Amino acid sequence: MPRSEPRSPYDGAWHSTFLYTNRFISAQRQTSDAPFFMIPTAPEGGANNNSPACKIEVPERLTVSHGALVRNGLTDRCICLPVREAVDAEILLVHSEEYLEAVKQTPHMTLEDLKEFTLQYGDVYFHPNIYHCAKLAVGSALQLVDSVLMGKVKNGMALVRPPGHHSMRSAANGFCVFNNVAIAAQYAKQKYGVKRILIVDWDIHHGQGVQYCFEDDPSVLYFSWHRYEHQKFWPNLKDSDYDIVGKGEGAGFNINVPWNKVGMENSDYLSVFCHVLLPIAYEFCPDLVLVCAGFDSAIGDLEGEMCATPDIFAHLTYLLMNLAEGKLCAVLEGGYNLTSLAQSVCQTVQTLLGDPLPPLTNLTGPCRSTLESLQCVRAAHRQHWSCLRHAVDLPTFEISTIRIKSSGEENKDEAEVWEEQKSPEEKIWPEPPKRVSPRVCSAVVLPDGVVCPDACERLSSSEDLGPHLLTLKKDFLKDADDSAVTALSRVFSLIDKMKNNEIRNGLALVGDAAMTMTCVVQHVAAEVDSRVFLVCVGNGNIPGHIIEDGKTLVVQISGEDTEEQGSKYYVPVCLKKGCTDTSGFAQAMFSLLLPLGYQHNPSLVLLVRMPGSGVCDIMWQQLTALLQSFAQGHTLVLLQEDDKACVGPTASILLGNPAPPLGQLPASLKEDAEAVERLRSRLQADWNLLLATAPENGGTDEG
Ligand code: SS9
Ligand code: ZN
Repeated sequence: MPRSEPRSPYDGAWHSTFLYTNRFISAQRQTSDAPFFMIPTAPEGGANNNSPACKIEVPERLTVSHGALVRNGLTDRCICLPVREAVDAEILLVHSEEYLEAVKQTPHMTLEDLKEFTLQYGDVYFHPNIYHCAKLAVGSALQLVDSVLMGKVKNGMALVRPPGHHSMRSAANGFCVFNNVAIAAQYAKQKYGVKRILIVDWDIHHGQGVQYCFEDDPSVLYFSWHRYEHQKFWPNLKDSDYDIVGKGEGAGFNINVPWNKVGMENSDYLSVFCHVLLPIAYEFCPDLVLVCAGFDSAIGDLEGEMCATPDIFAHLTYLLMNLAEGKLCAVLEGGYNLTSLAQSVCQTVQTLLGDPLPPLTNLTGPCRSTLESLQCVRAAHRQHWSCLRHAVDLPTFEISTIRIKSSGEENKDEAEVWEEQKSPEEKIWPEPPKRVSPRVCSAVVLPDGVVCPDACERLSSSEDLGPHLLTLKKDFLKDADDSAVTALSRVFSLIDKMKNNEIRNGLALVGDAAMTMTCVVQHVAAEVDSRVFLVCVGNGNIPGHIIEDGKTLVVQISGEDTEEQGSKYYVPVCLKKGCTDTSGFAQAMFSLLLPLGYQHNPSLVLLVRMPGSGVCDIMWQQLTALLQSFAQGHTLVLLQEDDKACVGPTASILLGNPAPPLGQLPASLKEDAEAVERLRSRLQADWNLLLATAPENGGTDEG
C-alpha cells in the first residue's frame, strides 16, 4: 500500500524491544538464552497528525537502535526477552482511573475524535495503536525490574516507546502516555519492598511527570538535568528550576539541574555527576537505580542542541553501576537524532555488559553557566545533604530566573520554528571508536600459596619473567634478593600486557609496595606519551622525582599532614582519622579523585595500598571500581604481603563485579570536609573540573 506523506509518527510502529544484558558472572561471557523478538506487522494508516513535532518520535528510533546493537555484536551478548503489556492495576500505580479509561478509548476513536482528544494535552500525539505500544512500554520496564530484582540478570536496558517521563497522573504530555519509569519505581516498592530508589533522568527534558509523582516521597530520589534557558525552553515550568527540591518528607529528594545554555559538553555533564549527583546518591544509598535514559542530551539532537558525545553515556552509566550492587535498569526516553541515538544506546549497553570505558579527551572543564547552576543546586541542597554541608563559597550567589520570550517567536507557527531548528548546522562528530575487551580481564602476581578467584590469570611460570630482569638488577635492585627481582619483573610484564591490551588490569601482592610503586612509575614514565594516575592510600613517602616528572599525577589519601608540600601533580589528602573515615574518603573520591582523573586522562592507573592504611574493604572496593573509569580500565593494583586478605575483594572488583554499598553515609568530619574543600580551591586553577562555583567577577559565556 502506498504511504501518504507526511507519515504519522506511529505509522509502522512496532513493539517495544526489550533486552536484558546478561551479567550473571562478570567478565565471563555467558551464552544468552534464545533471543526472542516480536516484530509486528506494520499498521497502515492512522491519525495523520501533521504537526511537525511528531515527526521525530518515530518507530525508527527503535529499529535503528536495535540494528546498531546487532551490528556491534551486543545483542548476542544480551538476554533478550519478550515484552508484555502492563495490566490496569500497574498503570494505576501512577495514573488515575479516569485517565486510563480515556486512553483506553483511543484505539476505537475516529481520526477526528483522536485529534480532538490529543488537543487537550501538550505535545503528544495519539495514533490508534499508541495505547497498545504504551502498555508494552510500561510492561517492558516492569519485566526488566522483575528480572533484576529477582536476580535473574544484573542490569539491563529496555528499548521502548513511547517515552514516559513527561506523563502525569491524569495527563499525557511531551510524546509520553504512561510514565514507564515512575510506574516501575512504584512497582519495585510495592512488589519487592525496595526501600530506596534513585531515578537518574539524563534526558535533555525535565521529567516533570516523575517529579510530581515523587515530590513528597523520601524513598525515591529523583535527579534530572534539563535544558531550561531560564524557563524559556519547553516545558517552560518554574517547577523545573534548581530551587524545587521536594516537599514535606520529600524535601531534598528532588534534584533539578537546569542547563541555561545550549552546547553543553562532556565536561559539563561530568562535573554535575562529580559535584552533585554522585555525592548525594552515595549518601542516599539506593537499593535500585532506574535511569530515564533519554539521549536527546547527546550531540546532534535538535531538541537538546547539546554537544556531549555518545561516549559520555558509557561513563554516566558506569558511574552509577557501583550503587545498589549494580542493580540498574535503564529505560529509553527521548533521543531523536537517529545516528546519535543509536551510538549512545550502544555505549550504554556495552557498559552494562562490562566492557572497558572509552577514554574521554578534551575535558576542558565546565562553562560558566554550568558553574552557576552547580552553585545554585549545591546551595539549594546543602541543608538536606551532609556531603554539601561544609562546601565553601556557597550560597551567596543569586541567579534571577529570567523569562523573556525572544521577540516575535510567539507569533511563529510551529512548522516555521521546526524548519528553523532543522536548518542550523547539522553537527558532525566522529563515531565512537570500538571498545575492545582484552582476552584476559585480570592477571595477578601472587606469592605461592596465596589464593585468588579462578577467573584471574596467574603470572608465575618462568616464561612470564619478561625481558626486564637484567635491567631491573642493574637499575633498581642491586642488593635485592632474587624473589624480589622476580616479583618486580612479573609486575613489569603486567604493565607490558596492559600496554599491548592483552590484559585489562593487574594485581600484585609484593614484599615492598612503596619500592614497587617507585619502580613502576619510573618504568612507565620512561615511555613517550604515558601518563600515570597514582592513587596511594595510606602513609608513606612519595619520592620527589615521581611528583615532578610532569606525567604522573599523584593523589595520596592518608592521615599524615603533608598538605603544605602539595603541587599541581601532588595532591595529599589528609583525613583526620586517616582512611578509616568513610564519609571523608567518599567526598575525596567524588570531588577530587574523579575530576582529577578525568582531566589527567591517564594511560595507566596505579593504585597502591600502603600497609596499615586503615581503609576498610568496601571503601577500597568502591575506590578500585571508580578508578576503572580511566585508562580504558588499565589499572595496576599493588598490595603489600600483609594485606593478603584484600586480594579476594580487590580481584572481585577488577573482574568487573560491582562494589558493595557503603551504607547511608553519615556526615563527614568538619575538618575532613574542609581539607577536601581547601584542596579543591588550591587546585582548581590547574584542574578546572574541580570547579563547582562560579567566580564572583567572571564574565559571561559566549553563545
Ligand atoms: C515545543 C517542542 C516540544 C516536546 C519534546 C518532548 C520530548 C520528550 N513545541 N517538544 S523526551
Ligand atoms: Zn527528551
